[in-house]
Parts: sequence; C-alpha cells; structure tokens
Amino acid sequence: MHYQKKHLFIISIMLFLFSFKTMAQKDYKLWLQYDKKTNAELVSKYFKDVQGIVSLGNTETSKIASNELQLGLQNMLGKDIQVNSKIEGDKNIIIGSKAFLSLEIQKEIGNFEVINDEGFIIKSISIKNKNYIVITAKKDVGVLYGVYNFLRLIQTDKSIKNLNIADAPKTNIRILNHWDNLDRTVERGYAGFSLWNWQKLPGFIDQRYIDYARANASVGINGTVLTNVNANALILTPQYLEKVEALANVFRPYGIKVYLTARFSAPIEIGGLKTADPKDADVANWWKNKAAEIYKRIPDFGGFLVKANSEGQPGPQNYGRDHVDGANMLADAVAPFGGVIMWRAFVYSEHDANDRAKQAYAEFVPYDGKFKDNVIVQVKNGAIDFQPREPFHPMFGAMPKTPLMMEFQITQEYLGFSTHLVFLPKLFQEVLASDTYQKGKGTTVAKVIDGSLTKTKLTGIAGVSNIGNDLNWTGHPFAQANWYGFGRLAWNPELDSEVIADEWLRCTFSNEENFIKPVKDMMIESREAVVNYMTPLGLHHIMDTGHHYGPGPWVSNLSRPEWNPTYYHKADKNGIGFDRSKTGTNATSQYAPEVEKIFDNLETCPEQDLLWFHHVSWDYKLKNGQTLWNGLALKYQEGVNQVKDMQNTWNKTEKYVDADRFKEVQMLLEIQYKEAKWWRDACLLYFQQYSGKDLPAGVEKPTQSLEYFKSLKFPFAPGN
Ligand code: GCV
Repeated sequence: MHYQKKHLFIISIMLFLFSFKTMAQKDYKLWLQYDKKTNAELVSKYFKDVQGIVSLGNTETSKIASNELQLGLQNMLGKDIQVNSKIEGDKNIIIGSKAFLSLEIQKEIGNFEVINDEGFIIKSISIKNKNYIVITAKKDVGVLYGVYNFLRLIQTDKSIKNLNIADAPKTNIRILNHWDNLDRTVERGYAGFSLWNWQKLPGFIDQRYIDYARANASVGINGTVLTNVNANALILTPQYLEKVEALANVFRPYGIKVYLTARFSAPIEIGGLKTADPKDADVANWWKNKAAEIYKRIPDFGGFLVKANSEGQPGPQNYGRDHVDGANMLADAVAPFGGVIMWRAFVYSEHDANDRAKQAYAEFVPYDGKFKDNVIVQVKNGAIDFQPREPFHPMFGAMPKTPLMMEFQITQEYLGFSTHLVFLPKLFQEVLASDTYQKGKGTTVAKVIDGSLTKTKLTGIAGVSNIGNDLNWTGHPFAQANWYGFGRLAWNPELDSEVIADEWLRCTFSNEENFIKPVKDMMIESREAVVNYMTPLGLHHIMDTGHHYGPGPWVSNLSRPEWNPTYYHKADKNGIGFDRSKTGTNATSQYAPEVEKIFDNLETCPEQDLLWFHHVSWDYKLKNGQTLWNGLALKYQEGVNQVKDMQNTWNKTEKYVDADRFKEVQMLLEIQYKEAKWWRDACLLYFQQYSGKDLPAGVEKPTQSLEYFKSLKFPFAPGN
C-alpha cells in the first residue's frame, strides 16, 4: 500500500512535469508549431509533391535552411524526409542560392533581378519529366526566408502546386529595439527579464539566443539593437563587447545584424576625455577608434541607435551643437565599415513652451538634407508617444531629402502591458496607410519609409521589442502576434493586418475555419476596443504617471508640464480636447495642406482624432447625433462591451486550443475586462466633474468613487 502510494505520487509528479513541459513547448514554439496535419486528403496531396530535400548550399545559413525545411516537413507530414546534396529522383525540393544552381535550373527560374539581395523565388519546375520545387535566392539568407515562406504555405493549408512566387523585403533595416538594461531589467518590458544574460556571456550560449534568431528570421527581421536607448556606456567597453560579439556570432547565420545604443557621453564616461563635444577632434577620434574596435570583433556590426538630448539623455546640444553635428560625427566613425546611425527624433523639451506634439518637427525638419548618407532618422509613429491612437507623425510628410525610419512600439507600454490582448498590426497598418500628401495623393507613410517615394537607399522599420525571458516570450500568448506582425509589416509595409492575423492564427493554433473566423475578428477588433476603453475620440496621454499602468487623467502635479495628463485633455467646464488647430497651437500646419485642411476643420476632422486636434464643447453634436459627453461615455462603454465579446469568443474556442493556452488567455481576458471597466469608470467619473452631466442610458454606473480610483498606487508595476 505504502509502495503504491509512493508510486502514485511519483507518477503524478511526472505528469505534472510533463504537462508543464507541453505547455512550455506550445507557448515557447511561437508560430513555428509545425503541428502534424490531420487532414488526410491534404497530406496525401502534399506527399505527392514532397519526396525529399536537395540542399545545394554549404554555409551555416544553408544548413539552417535545410534543417528547418526537414523539421517542418517531417513534423507536419508525419514522415521521414531525407536531405541529399545531389539531385536524384523526382519531386524533390531543391534549395540553394543562384550560384549553386545548374544553368538548366537557373534558366527555368528566369530573371533573378525581380528580387533584391534578401528576396527569394519559389518555383515549381520540370526538367526531363521530373518535377521539382526550387527555393532559391541571390544569397543564402534569401533561401532561408524562402524556406520559411514555403513552410508557411503548408502551415496555413495552402496549395504547393504550380508555385511561382517571387518576394523580397521592401525595407532594408527591419529591426527590433530592445530597451534592455545591463542589469537585465527591461524598460517598458512586461515579459520578464532581458534575454541577454550578460553575466554568463560569452562562455554560455543560451539556446534561447538561437531560438530568438530563428523566430526573427522566420518573419524576416534582420537586425537587433541589444540595449536600451537610455544607454549605458559600459556596453562599449571590451568587457561587454566580447559578449556582444558572442551574440553576433549566434545571430549572423540567421541574417541578423547586431546594433548597439551609443551613449553620447561615452567618451567622457569610459574614454577618460573631458568632453563629448562632437566638434572636438579627440572626441571624433575616440568614436572612430571605438568603431574600429567593434568592427574588428564584429565585421558586420550594424551601427548605432542614438537617443540624444531627449528626456535627460546627453547629446550634442550639451555642447551648443545640434543633432546634425552629433549624428554626422558618429556617421563618419562607422562609415568606413558600412555602418549606419539611427538617430532618434523623439525630442521634446521642458524649456520649450511649444505644444509637445510640434517640437520634433520644429527641430528636425530644418535639417532636411543635412545628414550624412549613412544616417537614418528614426521617427515614432505619432508625435507624442505610442498612444493607443495617434495621427501619423507630421515628419513623415516633411523631410523628402532625409531617410526616415518608422519606430513602432511592440511592447504595450500604453496599451495594457502584456495583460491586454491588442493586435497591433491593425494600428501599424493604420499609420503606414496614412496619406502624407507629400507628393500628392497616395504618398502614404509606407511609401515614404520604403524609399519608393524619395528613392533613398537607406530604409527601415524599428519595433520596440516585447520580448523577455517569460516562457512564452511575450507575456501574453497573443502578444506573440505583435512580434510576428511587426516582422511581416517590416518586410512589406503594405501587407493587410487581416492577412497577418489569419497567417499567425493558423501557424500558432489551428486551421479550423470555425476557430479562425471568430478569433481573427476578435483580434482585428481588439485595437479599437483598447482605444475605446482607454482614449476614445482622440484623447491621449491620460494614463497614470511613471509606470503608465491604468488611468490617471487627474495627474497634474509633475514638474514638467507636458508629462501631466491634464496638459493633454484640457478638460474644463466648456469642454475637452487639445486645440491644435489654427485657433490653438496650429500643429495642423505641420501637415501637407490637403491633410491640414481635414484635421483643422472641426467638421472634417475624423472623429477618431477629434480631441487630439480640437477643444470641443460637451454639447458638441457628433456625427451620430449624440452630444460629445454622451458619445464619449458610450465609447468607453463600447470598449468594455468589446472586451466582453472577446471573452465570449474565446470561451467558445476550447476544443480547438490546447488546454494550457486556452486557460492562460481566458484568465488574461478576465483581467483585461476588469481593467477596461476601471479605465471607463475612472475616466468618466473624472471628466464628469467638468461636464456636470449624467451618464447616458446604456453606460453602466461606476461601482467605486473617483477618490477610490485616485487612491490606487502601484509602486512595483513592471517595466518602470
Ligand atoms: C526609453 C517614453 C517611455 C520611456 C522611453 C521613451 C523613449 O517616454 O516612457 O520609457 O525611454 O519613451 O522612447 O525614449
């Protein structure tokens, strides 16, 4: 009896560990699940076209590509797939870059000039009555991208008959910005600690580094900035560069370049100089030597990302110089090695009484055309700071002679951390599709940043990473979709977010249509939901201070006026909203005349941006006939209802999803629902003090007082 009990105990422990492991594996595997196909008809179709793999390359990258193809096919089709190095037999998948293909095959493939150096071609060909699928490219990394694309066809149940695909990335720098500190905390990170274990590097290579590189490569991300823009100069010391080198070696075969953030005052802090003045010859030399030192270790080092003279970070202005002086000095240092400088335009000053939303444009636009060729200016998607909705940043329409790159935030600093399900590609797409009218109708932000408009050689998109050492990488299983979607949009800024959601769901969960349809709709709607329950009708920056967790529209006591929510919503007895029209700060004039006209006029301004651009009376009539007050309250309620709908949708998916992820998402949605109500109640109670009006029918009564909401404190909220 005793023996049996012990036995049972051991078995239950093993079962527990096993289930823990399966959960970890499912969550951990991201969109690369490669689940075995259950549809027998489909599998037999795939079987017919896939006998084996012929891998023609001989580099580390080509090995990764053939291993991935083998792994994916074996897992999904449930049969052994051999990898050969010679073309024998029929119905093989041939992978290899152009240089490895016979002239006969090259002829079948056709013109390689339809793709760029990172693009790929997948083509079904027939030679001497034998059929092949060829995955090829100009370079090995293109083959790797092609393999992921091919596997995605099978992952998403698409046909692999008569393939003729040529695809290439539209931007050249597709990069994650990690706001990771050297102590492994992550600024605005909600998925655990930093992946980079500096203490154990360079000797210990965590499998996670490899898996991270693989996941990025699978969506075409080709760069990573390892360190926080609020930079620490120590990363540039030999002690740390050795560690960076080890990471660069891991990432290289996956086509990923390493970049670092450069603290502008590093020559003083670690170089022993008296100044960091960019016009000082010793300073310029120090950076030149530092660049040479880095490139000696990491020949393909990408370059530096710099936050200068912003939120207390040092910069050229400390020495009476400007952004051009600073960026160009660094550009000279990395230019001999092919490096780039990504210079951030996220600047605003407490000494500038100007509307914060106008400051970056005012400061940077006069520099148009003055930066060196290897400088790209990194601009946040909107003029304030990654809010649930912002109109596109006016700089995108105003610097035709300067390469501009987009900075999105994948981590959800202002959108519910990693607790709220919000599908960000919908937000990204809205920005990218916005028309700047820089050169007439159709000159969208996407066209500005992919260089097709300005013909700049340097192009890029950065995403502030949402990755940490949580088991599931991103804290929320659905936040993985934001990493995935960022990569897909960086590759092609014109991709539709619905297509992305569809792909991601199929690769991550299931191809069942009864699952895909409702869950896809839920993802698409989730972005509008968060806008509605946090900042409807153009409200912005009304979160609690410091950690940015939860509502705080009442905050008005911070030393810098533009850090106070009251600065942004300007609620008073007469109404609410920030007048950025001609009668106000005239921020609308920073847009092209066609756009300016629309935003400036209360009648034509899209209601989603109303309170961003206008101060509007509580009785103002919205397009649906409601007064502004009632409309605002109803929007808050709508947001809450949308989360309830998301819960209902998810609750019906149990049979399509593994138990662990089902439960995880269910619990998170419950928290999101509570927090959506918190936002609604706190904001409406606060604004009601000014509107002096009752809540309209249909809006639930708050269950707590305003004082209660104001009293809530979160000293240990993450990411701060
Ligand atoms: C890295 C916001 C965030 C800061 C961040 C800054 C930036 O202000 O709250 O944490 O700092 O943006 O983008 O530089």
